[in-house]
Amino acid sequence: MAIFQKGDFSGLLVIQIPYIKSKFRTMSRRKFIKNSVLGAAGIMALQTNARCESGEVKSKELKGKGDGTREVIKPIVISTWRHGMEANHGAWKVLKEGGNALDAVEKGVMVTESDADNRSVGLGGLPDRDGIVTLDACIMNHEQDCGAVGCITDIEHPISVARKVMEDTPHVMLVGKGAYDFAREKGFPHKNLLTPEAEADWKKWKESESQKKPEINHENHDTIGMLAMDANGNLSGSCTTSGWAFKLHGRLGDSPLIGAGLFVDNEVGAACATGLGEAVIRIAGSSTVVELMRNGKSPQEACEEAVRRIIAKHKNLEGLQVGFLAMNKKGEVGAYSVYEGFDYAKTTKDNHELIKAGFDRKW
Ligand code: SD4
Repeated sequence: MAIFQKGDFSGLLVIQIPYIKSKFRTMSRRKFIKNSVLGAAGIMALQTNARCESGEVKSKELKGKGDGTREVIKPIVISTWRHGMEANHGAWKVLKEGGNALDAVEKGVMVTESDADNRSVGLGGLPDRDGIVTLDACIMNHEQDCGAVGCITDIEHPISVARKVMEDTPHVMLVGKGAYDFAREKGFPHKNLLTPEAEADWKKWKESESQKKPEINHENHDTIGMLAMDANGNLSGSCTTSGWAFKLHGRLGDSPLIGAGLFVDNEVGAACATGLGEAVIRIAGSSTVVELMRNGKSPQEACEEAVRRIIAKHKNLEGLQVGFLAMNKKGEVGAYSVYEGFDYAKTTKDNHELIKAGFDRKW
């Protein structure tokens, strides 16, 4: 059952659609229809998201002055999953003051990285098979500068280390001990990221049957990917995760890989991915979504096409969840996943909301 809650967000009236705990529950058919009139500008906006019987989502955003022209929706920030609601608050603090998209996507996901209750990003993330928390992150700006860290340990904010790699080195990616040493050199404090709760989960997993064979557990990985467009119309993106829980030590997923977990092209749009990284890498996922937009697809159509490509390339889709989130230069957004359950947070000056993505199939 959906509960609608009104609250104050940055001095603006917002409607929040709260998250219902299990992301993977079956949900009844639902339509969101919103009408809002922005008096001062005399602009009318109508947004419709409706899921069809097939599970397909048809999204239509009309926003204009009634003369057929479209307003660019900016600033705007979107991010993956329910934890994106809090992360978007962090990003919005930057954007509402006229700050740039790069600062916004860094500050935004730092909120999630510091949330010890979140078992899939930063502090409190579930460890690898050996009980070590290893983090992956990347960041990209409107000039296509990018930075990344992979398999970094004991640093709370891998996204900020990725930004330092981008800004202070001639490289794009540092991994493992090299990434940790670089972070320490740059003044990032050492921090044990393995919380007692995450350690208990790992010990339980070690005693269970499941650790004897590799298993795709869709509940074990929920990256945060964030895309923002600032008031100047510039795009940036970030992506950060503790990755696939109980993975082999040293495993990298898509999240630190530019073009897989994240891609930004300021002429076209931006995309990020969540879910099973191995599948995203196989189709250069986020880059693919951006290229589809370059070739005329809407963000929604591009995400759907990329998901269809993943489905076509995998014989066994059992448990294989992947979701894409995208934004174009008009501030239009799209999201789609293999299985039901993916959602994303969207924040503009008018709304702060959690939106269910379309999907190809039910679990
Ligand atoms: C990974 N793609 O390490 C990440 C995990 C993830 O939602 O996105 N979870 O494969």
